[in-house]
Amino acid sequence: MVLISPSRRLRRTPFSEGVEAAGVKAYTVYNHMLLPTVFESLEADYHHLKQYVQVWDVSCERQVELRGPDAGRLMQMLTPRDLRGMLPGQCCYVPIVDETGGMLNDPVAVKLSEDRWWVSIADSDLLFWIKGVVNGWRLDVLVDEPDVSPLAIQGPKADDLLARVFGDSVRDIRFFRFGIYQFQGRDVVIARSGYSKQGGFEIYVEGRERGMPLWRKLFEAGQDLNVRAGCPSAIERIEGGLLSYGNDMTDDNTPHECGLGRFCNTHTAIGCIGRDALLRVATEGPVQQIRAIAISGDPVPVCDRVWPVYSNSKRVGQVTSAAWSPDFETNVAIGMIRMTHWDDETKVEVETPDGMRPALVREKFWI
Ligand code: THG
Repeated sequence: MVLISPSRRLRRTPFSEGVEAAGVKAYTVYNHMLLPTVFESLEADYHHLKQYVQVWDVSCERQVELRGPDAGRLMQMLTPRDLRGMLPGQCCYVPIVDETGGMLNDPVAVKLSEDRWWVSIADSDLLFWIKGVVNGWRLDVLVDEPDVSPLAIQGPKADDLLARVFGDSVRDIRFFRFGIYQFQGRDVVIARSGYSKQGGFEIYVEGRERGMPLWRKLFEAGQDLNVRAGCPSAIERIEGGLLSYGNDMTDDNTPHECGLGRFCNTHTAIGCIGRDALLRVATEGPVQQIRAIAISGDPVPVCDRVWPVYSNSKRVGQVTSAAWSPDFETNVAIGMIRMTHWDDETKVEVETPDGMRPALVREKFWI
């Protein structure tokens, strides 16, 4: 890979100045925005995340705001997850599907009030789909992308760091709940969530001018906690089975294939788009599904295309994400595996750019 050419289309974030001062070494592009991928090294960043606390510029998790009397009805049209019991102050991981049951995105829905929601999106232009639905159904909702940028605080010391900046009550925020806190005299939403299994928070920073002041405050407060700039870990998220839209799944996959059937209540999610298609796949069951895969041998190269998976020279699936795990001393991977080979401990072969490797399908991820 060579350098990324900056341009207006490739949006910077409210924290880019801090990210660059912290020595970011590589970026990817996500929702047309910069997302850091490496600071010290993939492995050093990973070890640090598991021991201390990191501040992640995940501004690229853009919000689609739904505002108006039909906001709740619209949200339920967008997802097969039954949201009737969801209260303001709660977050929900929600598969979003099209009329064929194909995955369009896997965002976190944040219910601010009955008529105001944020949809914290993965990497696809969900705003356009939502605007289409609103206009097609003539719903009374305003849909736009507000100036809101999530900053994630992740790692075992995340509670200690945030308690210093926002007070001890942040310790009481429950998983996938949020509270309203104050920064520079204005409200900020702080949720216990984030794209790692190490625990932590996401601060939804409203107004880009408040980005760098908050960034600086967190680093001042956390000096002795060994706080560092970080980013979603390509290794840790595979160990934890956190899926990446566009990599591990696309609109060719149903939520059931993605192992997201537990977030679908297709029978009771009346009015959701794709309901008929999903009712069919829910009864029949998927014929392929996401699995953890342990690939033997030396560290594999970066996985930037699908790696075919074989058994007795017959194709039985594909690997879509892979990385060497220092803690588990094997290559950890995520793939889509046909039902004939998806049982725990099934032996398969993965065609990596470095050649064929023996591998084991696993029913559980590592963390
Ligand atoms: N946080 C926020 N927005 C996001 C992400 C995030 N948008 C993009 C991307 N990440 C969306 N994808 C995911 C994938 C997994 C999770 C959240 C968003 C996640 N999953 C947990 C799990 O699978 O263990 C918990 C799910 C649950 O139990 O509800 O957290 O990270 N704001």
